[in-house]
Order: sequence, then C-alpha cells, then structure tokens
Amino acid sequence: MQILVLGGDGFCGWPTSLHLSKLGHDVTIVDNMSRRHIDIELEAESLTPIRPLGERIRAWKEVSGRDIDLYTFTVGEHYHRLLSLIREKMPDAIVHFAEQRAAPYSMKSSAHKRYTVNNNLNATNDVCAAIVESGIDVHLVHLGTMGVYGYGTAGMQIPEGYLPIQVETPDGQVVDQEILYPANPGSIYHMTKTQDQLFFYFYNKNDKLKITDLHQGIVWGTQTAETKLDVRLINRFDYDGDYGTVLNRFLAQAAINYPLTVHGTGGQTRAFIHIQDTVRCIQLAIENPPQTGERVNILNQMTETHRVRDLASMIADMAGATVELVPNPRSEADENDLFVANDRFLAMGLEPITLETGLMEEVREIAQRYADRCDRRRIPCVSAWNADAKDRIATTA
Ligand code: USQ
Repeated sequence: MQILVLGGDGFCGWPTSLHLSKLGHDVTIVDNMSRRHIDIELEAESLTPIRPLGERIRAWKEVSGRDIDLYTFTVGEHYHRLLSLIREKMPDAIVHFAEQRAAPYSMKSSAHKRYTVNNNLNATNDVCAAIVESGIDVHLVHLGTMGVYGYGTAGMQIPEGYLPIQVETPDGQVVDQEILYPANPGSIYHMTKTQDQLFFYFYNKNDKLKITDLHQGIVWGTQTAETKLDVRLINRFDYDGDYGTVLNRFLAQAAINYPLTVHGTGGQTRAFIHIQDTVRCIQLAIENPPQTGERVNILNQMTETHRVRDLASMIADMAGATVELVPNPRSEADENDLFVANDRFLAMGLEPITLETGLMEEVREIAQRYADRCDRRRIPCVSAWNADAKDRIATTA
C-alpha cells in the first residue's frame, strides 16, 4: 500500500513508519519538526539520543534497503502542499499523528492553549477536507486518546466509541439509539481530540470518508523491533514534566535515584499500552478498514489499566527507588476506577506485551543505559491546570 504518515518523526509516528515500511508498504512521512522545536523551547531533550530525521531515514535505507520519502511542511497550515501530495501519491491510507500530544504542555499558558487548538483542529480538518477534495478513496487512521471518555464511569465498562442508549418519545415509546460516548476532556489537548471526533462524525456522514479513530491509552516503552536494529533508529523517550508520561517518567526517575513523583494520592487509574503494541495496532487498523458508507470505526487501543500509586510501588520495588506524594498540578479526580473494552484489537490477533514481561528490559536497556543524559531540573511538573492547582504547587515549592 501507499501510506502517508503525518507526524512521522514523533514518538509514535517514527516507529509506526518503520514498521509499515518493514511490512513492504511505501511510506511517506510528512513532518514539520515541531516536536524537535518544542524540545528547544522547553530546554529538554529525549533521554535517548535521537538523530536528525534525514539521518534516521538514511540509516533505515542502509539497514532495510527500503526508502521512506520525506516532506517537510505543516499539516493544518500548508493545505495545498497536503492536497498536492495526496493527489501525487494517491495513498491507500493516511495515518494522522500530526497533533500536539502533551496535556501539560497544552495547559502551560494561553499561548500554549491557543497553539494546541489551532494546530490540532486545523490539522484534522485540513486532512479531511483534502481527502474529500482529492476525490481519492483513502482510509484515514487517526490516533485519538482514551482521554476523550474521561476516566470515570458509573462502574460500567467504557465501550469502543459508541454508547447504546434508550430515549423515550412523547407518546411513551422507548427507542434504542447508539451515540458517541459523551466527551469528558481533562485538558485542552484532550479537548482537541474530542473535537476531532466531531470532524470525523461529520465528514463520515457528509462525504462517506472511511475513518478509523484509535483511542489510545498512555504509551510506555521506547523501542520496537525496527527501532532496535540500529542505534541511529532509536525512538525518543520523554521524561520531562511536560512531555514525559507517567510510567516512562518513573523509570527514568528510578534510574537516577529521584523519588518517584506521584501526583496527589496516586489513586488515578489509567489505561496503558506498549509502543510495540501501538505499531501493531496501527497495522491491524490499516489491514481492517471500514467499508465505504460504514460509520466511523472506533477502537480502544490499550492493553491494561493501572493505578498510578501501584505503578510507582512496582517500579520502586524493582529498581530500589523511593516514592513521594507531590501536590497535583492537574485538576483531576483523586481516585477513579477504569474498566475499558478492548475486544476488537484482541479479536484481530493483538497479543499484548504486559508490564510484567516488558518492564525489566526497559529499565536495563533504556532508563539505566541513558541515565547520565537525564537533567534533574526538567523532572518537576510545573504546568498548573488552574489557579487552585497553582496555589497547591506554590505552597509546597
Ligand atoms: N502523573 C503522576 N506523576 C507524574 C506524571 C503523571 O502522578 O510524574 C499522573 C497524572 O497526574 C495523571 C496520570 O499520571 O493522572 C497520567 O499522566 P500522563 O502524563 O502519563 O498522561 P496524560 O497527560 O493523560 O497524556 C498521555 C499522552 C497523551 C495521551 C494520553 C492517553 O501524553 O498523548 O492521549 O496519555 S490517556 O491518559 O489515556 O488519556
């Protein structure tokens, strides 16, 4: 297949591009290097020494013999470049990762809120509009988030996208319906992903666009089978207070004897998936497209759920670290239970990598090996969600 990967230099985009290329697909990356520019803005670097994108692509050619094409422009801004590229490549699938993905970054200031909204919403609308304008039959695969649902339910299992409901008509009849699960975003970033769902709903209804929306949990791990092949292909690993996600942060913290930073009580329960399973899920999504005219295909891309404080004690035990409860810079529920349906990927043949089996390798191969690149000053989460959170973190600073 011809596949465009929008945002192909990022944490999920890069290993996905390699995986699809390895499978024999013709991959074209579009990226504006925004993630690398944000590293400069935040004065934070990946724990792993990532190489420039051109070098990564040349190394892949050496290692695999396969070409990956690269176009450098901003999706959501350079509309005609996107449209021309779609017309030229006539892709079978477009994988859309071209969005600002960090919740704390999106909450840093009004400027960061505005950037995240402009970037993410314009990117998604431009991709949909360009596919329609091209007239080409493309399957759009989008990386969404579990956070569109919020993390609390009345004890029920979160379904894959759609909620069956019953409404009563004025004459007393009960009518069955399925609606998009009510959106409940916890940050401006998550809010943009809930808005993406409405773009997809509309373009699917109006233009019969074939769309798969993947509601992914928190990704952990670093390497995939392909990024391990050569050190120049290594994937990024974020541990800083804005881009680092909880499990990888705890691994990096343990490696440098920094007390594991559990926010609040650590009672937050979240969904997780290993990066190797991410790339496998994208492959499965591409291989199982919806039919033209079918509604938006929504899958929950996660494999296990954990409470933050349980993760911290698991890693503390494994790596001999200590745990510290720190004031929560976010506005979120202290405690929640989370039950999530993920039957659809399992039915397609996903065999999840569990924390139990994969964590030790991550500690040894990444966190400990690159510990000397860790800058302790970048660890605290200083992005406060609102005035209350700001007070909370100020009083204990
Ligand atoms: N947390 C800590 N200590 C830390 C960092 C985080 O206790 O040092 C807590 C947070 O307060 C939160 C939980 O861990 O309750 C998860 O935070 P996170 O930074 O790992 O994840 P999040 O901000 O939700 O975002 C990440 C990705 C995002 C993706 C999302 C999936 O950055 O792109 O969409 O995970 S999900 O969480 O399922 O919505």
